[in-house]
Amino acid sequence: MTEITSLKDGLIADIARADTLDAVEALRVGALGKSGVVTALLKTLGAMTPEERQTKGPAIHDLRESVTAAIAARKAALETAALDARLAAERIDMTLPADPQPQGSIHPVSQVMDELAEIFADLGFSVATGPEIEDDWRNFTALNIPETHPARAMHDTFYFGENDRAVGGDGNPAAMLLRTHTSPVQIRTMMAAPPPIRIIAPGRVYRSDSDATHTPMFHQIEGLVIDRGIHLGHLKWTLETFLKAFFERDDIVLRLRPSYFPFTEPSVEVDVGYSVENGQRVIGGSGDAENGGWMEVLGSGMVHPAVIRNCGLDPDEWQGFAFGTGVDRLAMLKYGMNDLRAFFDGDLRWLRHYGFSALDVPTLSGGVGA
Ligand code: 2U9
Repeated sequence: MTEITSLKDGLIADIARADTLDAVEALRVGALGKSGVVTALLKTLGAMTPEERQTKGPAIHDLRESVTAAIAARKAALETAALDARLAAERIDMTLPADPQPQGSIHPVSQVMDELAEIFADLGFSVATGPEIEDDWRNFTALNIPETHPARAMHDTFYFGENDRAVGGDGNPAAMLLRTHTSPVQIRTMMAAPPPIRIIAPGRVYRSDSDATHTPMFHQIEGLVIDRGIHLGHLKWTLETFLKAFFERDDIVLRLRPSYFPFTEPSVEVDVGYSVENGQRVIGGSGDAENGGWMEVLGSGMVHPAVIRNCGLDPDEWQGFAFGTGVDRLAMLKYGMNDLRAFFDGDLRWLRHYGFSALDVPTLSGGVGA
């Protein structure tokens, strides 16, 4: 009996030490195979007397079962370890790009929008947004552009469905349209919360117009300040500070020209001086210089009292200034593109050339356009 016990202990210790599936298989054959030691012991049972069989039989059967179980357990443990090792070795990170080249770039319009948000945030402005599908009242009437105003025709509006201009939707305050400017965002802001207000409203706008300098969709940014005692000096300082930060030059010279917009009074168009460097026009320097000129970059003015009143505010208490410009145009001026249509072609060669790295986040400390 002690022989069987020590045989069992020995086999189980060998099985526990076996570190490959082949070694376990060799031990199985040596113990339980046709000529294995355990098989040999089982064969001796037949020749035993019934008494002998009664005493030795259970120990021999226990030996066979224990060895069988130990082999199965060791095999399972080695198989699991082998699978774990394989899974660790063959792991594929599905989130890695197939080609380790930087993929994609930030579109110049997005880059410029981020630059503008950064510059105006530093001046205390927050970013306001609104729907691109607007109603006639917020897009026109509230902005002091009544039904008969020629500015409506100039905006080449895309109206929706039954309210189409052709069937007389123009002037119906509920007629729906694609906003022709971001100004309805400022209307919404003025009606939603009391002044003081300092916001910029960047976004897509739509006009039925298409040539080298006009696309049916383009990007605008408008700004609005409403507070007590706001005057044209605040407007001029804000625009000058903005343009210096945007073009990253201190020699920005502004020229304010009287103009007309229905929603501002007085209205001023803002030109900046450019100079010619290496045969290219660059923003900066006096426009009156021998080799330079003036370039229109912004429209602006003091918010018309009628617009303030339309939003439920008293124009005797609240005044403000507003401005607007094309983001695409600003991008072209700063980064030297000449065809607006290329902005929306999705041509990868253009995007690779003019796109920005995703890590190139505009900051004032790092230079907005760095
Ligand atoms: C409210 C009150 C006043 C926004 C303004 C302009 C002047 C302007 C154009 C420049 C080129 C649009 O992209 S463009 O075609 N914009 O000249 N925009 S003042 O005035 C507002 C807006 C909202 C409530």
